[in-house]
Amino acid sequence: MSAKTQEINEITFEDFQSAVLNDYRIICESRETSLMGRREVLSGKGSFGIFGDGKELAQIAMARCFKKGDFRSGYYRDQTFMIAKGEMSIQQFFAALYGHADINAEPQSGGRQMVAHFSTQSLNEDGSWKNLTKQNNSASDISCTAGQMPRLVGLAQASKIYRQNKDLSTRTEFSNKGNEIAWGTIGNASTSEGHFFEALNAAGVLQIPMVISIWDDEYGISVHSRHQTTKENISEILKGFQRDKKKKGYEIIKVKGWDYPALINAYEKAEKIARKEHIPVMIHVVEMTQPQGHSTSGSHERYKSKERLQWEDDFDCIKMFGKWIINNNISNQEELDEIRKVAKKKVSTYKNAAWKAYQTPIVAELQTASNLIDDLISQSNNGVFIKSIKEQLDLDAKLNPNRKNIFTAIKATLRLTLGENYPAKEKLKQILDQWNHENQDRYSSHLHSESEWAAKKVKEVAPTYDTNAEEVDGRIILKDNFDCILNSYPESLVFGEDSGQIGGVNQGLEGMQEKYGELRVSDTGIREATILGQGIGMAMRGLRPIAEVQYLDYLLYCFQGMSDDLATLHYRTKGRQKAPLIIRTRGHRLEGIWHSGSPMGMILNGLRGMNILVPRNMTKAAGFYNTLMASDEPALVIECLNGYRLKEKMPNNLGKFKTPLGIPEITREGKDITIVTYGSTWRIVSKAAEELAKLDIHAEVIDIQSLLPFDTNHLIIKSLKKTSRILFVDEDVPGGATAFMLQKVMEEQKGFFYLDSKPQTLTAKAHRPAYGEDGDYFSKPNTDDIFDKVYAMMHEVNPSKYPAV
Ligand SMILES: Cc1ncc(C[n+]2csc(CCOP(=O)(O)OP(=O)(O)O)c2C)c(N)n1
Repeated sequence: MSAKTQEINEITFEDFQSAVLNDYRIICESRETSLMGRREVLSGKGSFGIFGDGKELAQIAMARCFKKGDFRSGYYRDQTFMIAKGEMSIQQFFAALYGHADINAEPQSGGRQMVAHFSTQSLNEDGSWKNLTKQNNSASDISCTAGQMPRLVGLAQASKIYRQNKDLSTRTEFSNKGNEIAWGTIGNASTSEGHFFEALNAAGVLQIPMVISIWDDEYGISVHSRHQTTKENISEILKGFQRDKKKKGYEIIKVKGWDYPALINAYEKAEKIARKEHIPVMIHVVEMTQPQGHSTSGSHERYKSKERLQWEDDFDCIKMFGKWIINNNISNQEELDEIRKVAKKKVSTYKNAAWKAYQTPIVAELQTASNLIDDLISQSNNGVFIKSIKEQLDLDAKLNPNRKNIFTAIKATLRLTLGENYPAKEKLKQILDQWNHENQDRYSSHLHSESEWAAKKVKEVAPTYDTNAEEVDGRIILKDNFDCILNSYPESLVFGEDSGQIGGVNQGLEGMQEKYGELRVSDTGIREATILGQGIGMAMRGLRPIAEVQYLDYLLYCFQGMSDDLATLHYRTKGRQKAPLIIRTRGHRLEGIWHSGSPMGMILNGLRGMNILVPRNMTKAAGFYNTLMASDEPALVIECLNGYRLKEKMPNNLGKFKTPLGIPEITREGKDITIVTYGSTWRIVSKAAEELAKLDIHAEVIDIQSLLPFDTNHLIIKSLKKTSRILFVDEDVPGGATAFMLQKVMEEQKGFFYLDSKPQTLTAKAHRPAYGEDGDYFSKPNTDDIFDKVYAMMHEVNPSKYPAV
């Protein structure tokens, strides 16, 4: 314990002893939390349990080196770390285990996440940022193994940006000169995921302050390392990443999970290198154990040998730490036993307090419901049947009181009293309404920002033009608008494949790197998952990244992170974390199976929680970027791939005009049919409308522009009231985004009231588009298809005026 010994010499033995015993106390409390947590789940008080037993000691070492302002991006084993940093109390851990839907009792997710999905609050209740440098930060965990890795890159990269971009020196609430480390944790088996390798490489290239700890217990549930990792040893096979005198790379450290002094040394070394020099470090913590097996879903005796189980028992990190304490005369067995005993008592007290706090409001609701149902037993003709509902409710109350049971009982009671009217029934209905309202907040709030910066609150500013406004290629409008954004938001930065040196494959960023430097406008490797991760992580630390995914067709490479991480972040923290990241991509309408895609249904359905914008031209796109920069929400903007060279008038208020979200536009008025579309198909629909007009069919063309949010002012229904006919057109698969639009208009806007013809959709074929002009013509809707479809609808209405073609 060389470095430590030196430090010990500078402090008194009593201080040292007290620090060590405090560490021992914390790991004992954490272990007891795991043991009792499992029992709570097995006795039915929680639905699922997963715990950090066996991984405690290394986390103590990590916690010692983790400083205010740092960020953790980890996974479900890290309870000891969170407890040690004071960022989660044991009572809060149990609150999560029970699913206590109250952000004050369970501050990590307000009961929305299963236990052991750790998180701190970056935002105040009103959505404004807290001072992140004054607190320990943890990005909110997700269950998807290795899903924490891409964002870890961004969290670490933010430090580099804050350190090197002098224009950000005043933003001291986010960074202290870029001195913050992003600490990642991952299980050994999850290093098999592509995300891990991609993140590792990206951070090595970027040279950022990131320390990845791999908790290695040789298993991934039941699957042994020999099926997971080449040579069964992740640090061994990653040796090529080790930096040397000539080449930058990683510092790789291997250490045993039960060896306290070695762990302290390892983490101190890692911290020093990462914090000072911004060099990424990987710490492979081996010989970890899992005393209770993977989770409450199974037992490890099924797949671990007797020898392995015995070894895990012998090398349990608490036991080994205890031995070290005794061997070094820091304490004795009796004192350690006492610490353990007190820990057990303490955890039990917190557990009971958490259960009581969780139960109290539910029991009160149950009592209210029960009393009202009681009244109805005596009053209703179906009293005997209601009585059995009440008995079931009372039984549930004893076994496992929850809101689901209360609601089920109330609804069943109301069904049994159909046509009967009693004051108790009225009260029951009222209370149901009130609770529905409260449960909306408990379980369904914050899918989008509810702050003053919510995207929907950003006011429209129309583009304005000089009288002799020049007609330019669309990409020039985009480029000049990005120039304004980069100029007025020092915290903004753009990156992606080919975005830097050449300014993007379609030159929407031409010259921007020269003007703003490589830190602000940069090239990345071909690695969409971590391009996204860079964006998420940096946005979580107060920067305003614009991450480019070169083509819409490659969005799938980062779709997991968009769907699981970005789109859920605000919701899963009940509004206490945000990542206002803009993802810029281009799609629709080139040719071939790729470079022509428009899988909007997939995107819409996977990304609830984000804004999905599909501007028909570059002025609209630029307006969306300006709106998004003024808001605090994440968004995907899909530019039209074939629109960069089309001429558009140059506005004179670049950087200022704002396209509103959720507001469609009628681009052509008509009385016979409403055609709803977006993106590149808008131009095709518009052409078809011209052709139809020649035959006296007047189509009203609506450009949706924004699929999420969708037509918030219900413009479409106004059009439908006029035309009584509607066609939805896009180039997604049948039943894709057109089905979404149909549902919105028919169900939400009650479109069925105003229909004289059946509502129709026109989409691409179910297969990917074939190559070439002919492939395109026969795969995707074209002007002829739209004409034919509308004409057939009009023929059905009035065959004599519109005879069959
Ligand atoms: C992407 C993904 N695949 C599968 C799972 C199911 N799963 C949960 S934990 C786990 C094993 C992880 O093992 P490891 O990374 O070694 O971490 P440990 O649990 O051993 O700490 C698996 C397969 C998941 N959560 N996410």
